Parts: sequence; structure tokens; C-alpha cells
Amino acid sequence: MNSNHAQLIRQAQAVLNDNWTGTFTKPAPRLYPHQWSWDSAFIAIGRAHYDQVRAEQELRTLFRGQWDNGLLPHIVFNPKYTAYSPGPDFWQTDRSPHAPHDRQTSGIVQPPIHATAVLHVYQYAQDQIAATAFLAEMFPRLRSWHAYLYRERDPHGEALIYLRHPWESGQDNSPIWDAVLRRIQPPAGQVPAYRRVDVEIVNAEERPSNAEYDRYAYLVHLFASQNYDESRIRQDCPFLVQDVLFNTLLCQANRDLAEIARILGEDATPFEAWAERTAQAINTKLWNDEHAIYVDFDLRMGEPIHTHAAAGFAPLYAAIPDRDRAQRMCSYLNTACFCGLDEACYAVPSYDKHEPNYSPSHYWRGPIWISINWLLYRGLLRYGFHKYAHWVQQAIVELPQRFGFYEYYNSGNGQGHGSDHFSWTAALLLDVLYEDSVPRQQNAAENKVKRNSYLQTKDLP
Ligand code: 2M8
Repeated sequence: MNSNHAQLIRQAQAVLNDNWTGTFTKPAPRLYPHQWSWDSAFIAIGRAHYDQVRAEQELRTLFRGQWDNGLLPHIVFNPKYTAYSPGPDFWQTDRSPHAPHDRQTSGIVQPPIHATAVLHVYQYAQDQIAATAFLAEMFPRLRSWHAYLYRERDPHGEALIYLRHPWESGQDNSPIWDAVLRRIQPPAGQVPAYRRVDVEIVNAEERPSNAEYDRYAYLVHLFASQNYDESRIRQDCPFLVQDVLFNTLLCQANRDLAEIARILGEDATPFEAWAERTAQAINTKLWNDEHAIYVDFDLRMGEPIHTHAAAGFAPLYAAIPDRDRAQRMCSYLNTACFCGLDEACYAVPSYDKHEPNYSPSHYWRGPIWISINWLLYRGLLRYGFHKYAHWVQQAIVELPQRFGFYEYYNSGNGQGHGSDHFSWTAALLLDVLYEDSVPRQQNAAENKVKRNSYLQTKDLP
């Protein structure tokens, strides 16, 4: 490791330390003061390399907010930050018989990368005894989380989970949702009052519009008025989308849950079967052969959503496409639409630059996100696209190094946007740098070899 990288590691660790609350890590100091679900999984992946105790505690704290039907909420509220809005009153999750009594949470989910994070923490652990106990503790919770998704969110038994709110995708105002949201016209009096603190903290023009926010609020109002009863929500909810990124992460998480089961001497076959069925369904239903990218499916309209987001390349990460498809996807990535390596380009933007509503700076509508680039980096490696993978890997390191640990980066000039001191940017940079360096402990070195061979060979079609 060179001295620049050693310094960068110290800076990234400082970001995570500053955002540590004592039981979990805030995604950002002021903009996101509570615990967000997939942020915590990414954060645990970064911390796993140097702080097993906090990596485990991060995930343990998140799962304390899990509902008794398995739903893992996208926010677990920190009771110390009552000023944040929208807060627990907006969600009214106490109307559900399944929500916990001793924690306040939201009533929707986020991408299921948790089994992957738990396995990662185990694989890099210095204290193997504690790590095995941690696996055993998390296994039933992860199983119940995945079971919830297949039981409640897959009404036609397709092995494709539906989202019922844009926030469930993690890509809040992505152009993927534009047409679906435009169709939603909330009836008078059905948009609950809300106050937005996001627009007071960061540039309001880069955040979702109020028209979008009205629809987000209306959907939450609908869920609360139906007491979070999924069978009723499913009948009435105007937003039901089978999402590429969410289902891809679930597919890989099932494989990782199967691995956890094997380590614990439990039956791995149900998780392997889920992974296999979901991979097949993504390949059959979500593939767009004309453009060589995967696209979401609008269940309400019964048609694909022809919007090309970087998340449409995510199936590479779970080795879902065959080699021919993967090659074609990589060719599309490697053009001016996303990030052509022969032109000036920092990293992969979140949305096709040639689409009319692309913006280099508007939140999920075009800027560069480290999380998406990290998933693509891992996917490209799996297929042996080393040149492109290396480019993306360098961007994950160089963007924070040059511009700071921002929430996202301008895909035109690289400048940081949104919140500074952003946790997952720091955590995923740490993952990349530690993976590249000589592990400190022998057991970590052995685990790294095991893990890399697992990543490279497992289920590659
Ligand atoms: C953003 O989402 C929240 C809503 O959940 C927000 O806009 O307030 C997204 O970027 C999401 O992916 C992320 O998990 C969250 C916290 O970083 O912020």
C-alpha cells in the first residue's frame, strides 16, 4: 500500500468514526441522522476489514428494528434525533401488528444486501469464534427477511420481488420511476402534511421535486391507512415495480445465505433454489435484447419500463447474464452513453447521458454514485473485464481523494454533491483499498483467497 492510500484509509475511517452513534453509523452527519438499511450493509462491508466489533454491531442494531413478519425496514429511527422530518409520525407504523414495540421504524424496505454483508464480516473476521456466533445469530433473521420478500412481495410466484415505493429501490428520484409517478394523481386530502429537512441542508434543486415528494407521501399515507397489510396494499397500490437492482442483490444475497447455512451446518438448498429461480426470472423477464441492458417491469401496466439506468448493468454483479450478454452489456457501458474508456469520463453515471432528462448533478438522475460503481466493479471482475473493472476501481478511490467523501459526484466535472462526510463512500473505498493491500492477519489472507475464488467461480454461466 502506498503512503497516499494509507492516509486515505485514515481519512475514510475518520468519516465512519465521526458518524458512529455508539450502536450504528449514520449515513451522513446531518442529512441522514438515523439508520438506513442498505447504507448499514455497505458500511459493515467497509468496517469488516479493520473493526469486526462495530461491523457486527452495525448489522445487529439494524436487525433489532426487524418486524415480526420478517420485513427489514429501510429506516430505524434514532430516538435522539427528533428534529428529523419526515419522522415516525409520518410513517405511523404502530398501525401494523408486525412492527416492533420498542423501536420506531419506517414501513418500507431497501435493497437486500444484508446476507452479503454478514458473510463478508465473517470472512474478514480476526476473531473467528465471535464471528461464527454472529453468523448463527444473524442466520434466522436473514432467513426470515428473505422469506418475507418471497411470501409477501411476489404474488404470482415469479421469484421477482415487487417494490411499492421509489425509496425501496435506494434510487429515490431515478428516471426509472418518472412514468409510473406521473400516472399517480393523489386524490384531494390524501397527501399527508410533511416537512422536508433535506432541502434545508443541501441544494434543494438537486433533491427530488415537491411533486415527486407529494407522491412519495401519498404512497406512505396509503400504506398506513391499510395498516401495512400487504394483501390490501398489493390490491390498491399504484406503484408496483419489479426492479433489476433489488432482485439482483437478492439473488446474490441468497447465494451468500446458502454459504452461511453451509458454514453453520444448516440446509442451504432453499436459498440456492431462490437464487437460481430469481436469476432465471431476471434473465427471462427483465432482459432488453435490443439495447443489451436489463430493465424494470411495471406490474400495474404489465409492461417493461424502457429507461436505461446504470442499475440495469447490476446483474453482472450476481453473474446473472451469460458471457455473450455480459460482453454486449460491457460494450454498451463502454460508450459515451455511460463511460467510454477512450473519452474523458470519471466513472459510470447513474443514468444514460444521452437520454433527454439526464443531469450530471441531480441526485439519482445522472451523477456518479460510489455504491453503483462498486457493484459494477465487482461484476466486471467476475467476467474478467479487467481493464474496465480497474478503471472503475480507480474512480472509487480517486473521486473521494480529489473531491472529498461526498454522497455523489457530478458526472461532468467530478465535483462532490449532496452531503459531505458520506459513510458508504468511505466504507466502499475502504473495501477496495483493503482488498488491494496485504491483509494484516494470516487468517484474513486465507479468507481473502477463499472469498476471491468464491466470487470468481461461483455460478458463473
Ligand atoms: C436516500 O434516500 C432517503 C429516503 O430513504 C432520502 O432521500 O431521504 C437514497 O440515496 C438512499 O439510497 C439512501 O439509502 C438514503 C440514505 O443515504 O438516502
